[in-house]
Amino acid sequence: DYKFWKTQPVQKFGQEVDKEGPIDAQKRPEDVPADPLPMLGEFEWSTVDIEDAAQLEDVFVLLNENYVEDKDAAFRFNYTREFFHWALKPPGWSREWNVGVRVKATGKLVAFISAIPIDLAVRGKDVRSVEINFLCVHKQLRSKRMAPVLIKEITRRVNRQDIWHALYTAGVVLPSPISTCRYAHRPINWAKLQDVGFTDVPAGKTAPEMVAMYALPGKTKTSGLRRMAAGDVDAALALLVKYQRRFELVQKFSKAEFAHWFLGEDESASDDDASRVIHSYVVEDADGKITDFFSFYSLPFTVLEHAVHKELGIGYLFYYASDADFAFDDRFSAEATAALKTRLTALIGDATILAKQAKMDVFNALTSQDNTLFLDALKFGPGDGFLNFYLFNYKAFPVTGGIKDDKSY
Ligand code: YNC
Ligand code: MG
Repeated sequence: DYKFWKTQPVQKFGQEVDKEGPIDAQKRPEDVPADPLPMLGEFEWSTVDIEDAAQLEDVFVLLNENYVEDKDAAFRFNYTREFFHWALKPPGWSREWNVGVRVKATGKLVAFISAIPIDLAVRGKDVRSVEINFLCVHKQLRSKRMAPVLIKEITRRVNRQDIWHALYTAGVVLPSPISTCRYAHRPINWAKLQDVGFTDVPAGKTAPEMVAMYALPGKTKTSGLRRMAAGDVDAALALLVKYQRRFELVQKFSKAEFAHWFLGEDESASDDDASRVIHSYVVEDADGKITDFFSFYSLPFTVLEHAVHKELGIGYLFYYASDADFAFDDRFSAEATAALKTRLTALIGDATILAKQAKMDVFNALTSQDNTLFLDALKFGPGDGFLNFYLFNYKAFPVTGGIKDDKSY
C-alpha cells in the first residue's frame, strides 16, 4: 500500500492531472534541515568521495554484489571505475550527492544512493532537476525500511542546493510512472549467448540457423560515418536539440554536458580500448555537414560460475539524431516518418556492427525515442524487462514517447 510513497510529492495512481507543474508549494533551501536524518544505531551516514579510489571501490563492490541482477542470479552488472566516472561526474556534479551508509564498527559500505544535476524540459517547460540512480541496500539489510531513509536524505541534500524535482527510473511499479518502456535485445554473438544461458534455441529452429539469422556484416555501410571528435560537439549538439523537438520529455544538454556524455571522460581511449564506456559516431556529408549522430555505451555483465566465459559484453543504445525528417514541412507526416525510418534503420544497423567490433555480445535498446521504427527490422526481440520513468514533485500528463510504428511493442 506504498506506506512511504504515499507521503511523498508524487502523482497517485489514476490521479487526473489538471495542469502540469510542481506538486509541493515552493520552499527555500534555508527552510530545509541542515543536518542529516538520524541513522539507525549500528550504522552511520558517509558521503562517498568517488574521486578517492578506495571509496569508489567500496561503491562498485556493493553494487556488483547487491545491485540489480537477473532472476536466476547467473549474471551481474560489472561496473567499472570508468563507468562511474562517466555516470556520476557530469558537469556540476556534487560531492554531497553520493550518499552512503556504513557499518560504524567496520566501515563496510552497506547502502548507497546518488544524484546528478540535469535540466529537463517537460513539454517545453524547463524543470531544473536531479537524476537519482544507484539506490542499493545490501542483501542482508533488505526490507528494513532503509530505502525510504536514503531517499529522504538525498532529497534533503538536493533541496539544500535549491533543486526541487527529480527524474528516476525503476523496474518496480511505484506511484506513478510518467512513461513505461520495454527493453529489447539484439543478439550479436548468438552462440555465446546460448552458451551462457542468456538465450535458447527456439522451438522449430536449430542453433546454426540462429547463428546465421543474427550474423552481421564486418563493416558499416553508411558513407561518411566516423567516430565523433571534440570538434563535432557544436554540430552534433545542434542536431540533437533540433531532433529532440519530436519528444515531450527531454534532457537538455549544455555544451560541456554534451561533451561529457558523448565524448566521455577519457577522450584518449583508442578504438579498441576495452575500458571505453561511451561510443559516439557522426555522419559527415561531402560538404562537411554533420547529418546524423548516434551513441551507445558499454556496461558488461559478469558471468557467474561458467567454465569458459567470464564476461558478457553489453551495448546500450543511447541518444541519436538525424536530419532525415527535417526536409519535410510536417516532420510527423507519413513521408517524413518513412524517410526517418529508412535512415535510422541504416544508422542503428551500423551501430550494431560497431558494437560487434567493440566485442559486445548483445545490443540493448528501450522502446523510447523513435526506437520502435527500427527494432523489428534490425532483429531486436522484446525482452522481459520494463523500465518505468518517474518525476518527483512534478505532475505531468503521461509521456507517450516517439512514433509507435512497431506492432511487437
Ligand atoms: C525503488 N527502486 O516501494 P513503500 S532504481 C524507489 N525506487 O516503499 P526497504 C523503491 N522506491 O512501497 P529494500 C524502490 N524499491 O512502502 C523499493 N522501493 O512506499 C520502496 N535492490 O524500503 C518500496 N535498486 O528499505 C517501499 O526495501 C520501500 O530493503 C521499502 O530496499 C529497496 O536507483 C532497494 O533494484 C531497491 O538494493 C534499495 O531492494 C533494494 O528492498 C535493492 O524496506 C537491488 O522502498 C537494486 C535495485 C534500485 C534501482 C534507482 C532509482 C531510485 C529512485 C529513488 C526515488 C528517488 C526520488 C527522488 C529523490 C530526490 C528528490 C529531489 C529533489
Ligand atoms: Mg532496508
